[in-house]
Amino acid sequence: MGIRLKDIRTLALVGQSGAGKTMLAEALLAKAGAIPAAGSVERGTTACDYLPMEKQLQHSLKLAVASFETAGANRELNGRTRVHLLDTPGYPDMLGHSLPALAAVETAAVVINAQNGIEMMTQRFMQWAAKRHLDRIVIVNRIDADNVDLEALLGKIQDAFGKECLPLNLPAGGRTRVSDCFFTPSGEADFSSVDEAHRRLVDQVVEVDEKLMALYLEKGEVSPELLHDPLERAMREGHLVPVVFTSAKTGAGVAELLDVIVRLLPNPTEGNPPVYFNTPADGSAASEVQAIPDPTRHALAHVFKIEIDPYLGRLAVMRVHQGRLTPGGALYIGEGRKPIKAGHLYLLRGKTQTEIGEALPGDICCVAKVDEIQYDHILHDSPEDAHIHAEPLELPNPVFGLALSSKKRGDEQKLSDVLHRLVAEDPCLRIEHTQANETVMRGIGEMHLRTTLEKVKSQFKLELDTRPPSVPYRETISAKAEGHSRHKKQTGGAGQFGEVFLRIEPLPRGKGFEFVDSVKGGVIPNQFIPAVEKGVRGVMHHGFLAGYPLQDIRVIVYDGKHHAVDSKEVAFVSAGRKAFIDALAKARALVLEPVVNVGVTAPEQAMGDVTGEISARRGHIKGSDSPRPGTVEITAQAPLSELENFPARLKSLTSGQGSYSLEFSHYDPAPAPLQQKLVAAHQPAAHADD
Ligand SMILES: Nc1nc2c(ncn2[C@@H]2O[C@H](COP(=O)(O)OP(=O)(O)OP(=O)(O)O)[C@@H](O)[C@H]2O)c(=O)[nH]1
Ligand SMILES: [Mg+2]
Repeated sequence: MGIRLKDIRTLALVGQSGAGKTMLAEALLAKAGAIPAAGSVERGTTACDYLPMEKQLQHSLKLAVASFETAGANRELNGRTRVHLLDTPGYPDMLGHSLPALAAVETAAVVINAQNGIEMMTQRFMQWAAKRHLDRIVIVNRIDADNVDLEALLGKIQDAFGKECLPLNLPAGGRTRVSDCFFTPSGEADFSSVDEAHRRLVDQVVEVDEKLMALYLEKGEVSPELLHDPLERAMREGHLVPVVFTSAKTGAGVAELLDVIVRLLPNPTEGNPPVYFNTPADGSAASEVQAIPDPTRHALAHVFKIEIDPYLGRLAVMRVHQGRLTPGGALYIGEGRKPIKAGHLYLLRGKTQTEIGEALPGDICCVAKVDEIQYDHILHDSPEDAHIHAEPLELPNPVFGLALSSKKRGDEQKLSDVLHRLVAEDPCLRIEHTQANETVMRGIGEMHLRTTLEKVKSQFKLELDTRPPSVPYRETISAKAEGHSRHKKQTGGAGQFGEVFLRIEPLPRGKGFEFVDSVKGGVIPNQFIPAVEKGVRGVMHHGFLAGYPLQDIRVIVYDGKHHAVDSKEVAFVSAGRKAFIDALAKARALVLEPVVNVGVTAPEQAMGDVTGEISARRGHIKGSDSPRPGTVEITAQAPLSELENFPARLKSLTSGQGSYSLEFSHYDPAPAPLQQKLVAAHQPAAHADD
């Protein structure tokens, strides 16, 4: 018999790096019998950290899917449960790989390192998962380690995330095992008591069901079977966040966690379904649609990961949210009209693929070698659903950039191909071609780009030079001015004639460019107005003072002259350009520099040094906060041009503990000495018709 919907579980392990997510996935796979024995991160033998660089760094760098089947507690029913377990990287630089996991699962399991307690990523993932209305469970891992105080940690979890965080089991035997507090509460615990924990759980769960509450008050107990539905509801509504204890190293609590996954975590019909939007092509308003986990409906699957394997080619990993996928069935990508051919569907366990005959709502599967599929695509089997897309994930905006060039001449095409592949796999990686003719790679932070470049070197054997990208300065004007030009050429045969008068005025910052035609009486015929605009836009693009694009300017063309025979497009392009330059020379043009919002997280004792460093770089401190003891978060604004070596400086000021983020804020006039420097450095390109 095939798998039924109610036997499917989806679960993403998320949280701080080093909490033990990859080891826990390994321990669960081994306990379920999916692998003969647990591998280890240190030896590079885990199912989930399969990339060479992950083995080398002993950290996950991408999202891994480990699907397995387990008899678990379903044993009595002679059934099997299919678990799709997602292992995510904990480094903040890898958020482009970890956040998409939240779009694919019913449950987010936030893994906490028992030694370190609540860390930055713990908090962020608790919030992100709640915002997406996922069921949440907290796994306190590494309970075997030295110097842990689990009672205090449980208290801190409740303080930070609410009293609804209640233990399903408690550590026992000096942290060598756990005692169940839910199904069959019995036994000792290292702290608190199993009975007490059980009572609190039942109290919390019955609160969502009045009838059950009445029964409970009358009888003083309710059976676990009666608690199942209200428990699902309590988790779905965020009224209960179960806490469990594990050691991926000794195996304590792992069998119990597997049991919890099978018996308590939501199946695809019990979670909060994801929100989709339907944006019709006719421009009518977008409407919200809910995917319904029913295999008899149209199929809808969301692609949340692309991996390009050197041997297997492009793998598109998707979560089925509605309907049923079968190998060879016609599937469409969004609005695409041509069906894709996916002859085979696979389940994944790390890099191992197992072919399956169908995928149901809740299943996470992959198709190989279909190059058209990209990250965030919706695959469907009905034209009606062509305009459906998923609620976008709020991914961080990559601003940390490096300009790249290949070391060897002739590698340019290869570089371009490689960058294309990297971007397809990583939703937080961008490639820009700047005006200064640079290829700039942007990511979340220094480590993100370093590991990406390492991959370019090791996997694609491509040597690159990197340097900080040039700062995207802009130019603008600060006064109104008038400009005039008459273009006249008599070269033997046909002549060229065009004359333009225009006015220019500064616009508020960020308004860009406006071109206004207020020519009266056809003195510049209508058909030549676009030529004038073209001449003006050319200057906007190439800059006036220092070669940077101009912005925030209104250009009003109000007068001119034409000639019945000699007026031509080229004449008006040239007249427009020169009239604009004439006006710019009188409009007090200036160079603008980009200002960015800087967020720094640093140890408390480095606060003074970090704020001093930011101030010394013409920055303004906007505020500071202490999200957890011993750590400060500083928010500031500073000109981007001053931040070139800031990451390295921060590292040394904080002994490597500081992290930072940058985000574009606005443009401000550059200080006078910088203006002069940039103008002096500019060598204007010669124009042919000057
Ligand atoms: N003592 C102890 N060590 C553990 C346990 N679980 C994991 N570790 C160790 O902790 C380190 C990190 O484990 P990982 O599983 O790689 O942690 P992770 O959460 O996947 O980390 P990232 O991939 O960087 O996000 C490794 O050295 C593991 O051997 C545990 O339960 N007890
Ligand atoms: Mg890992």
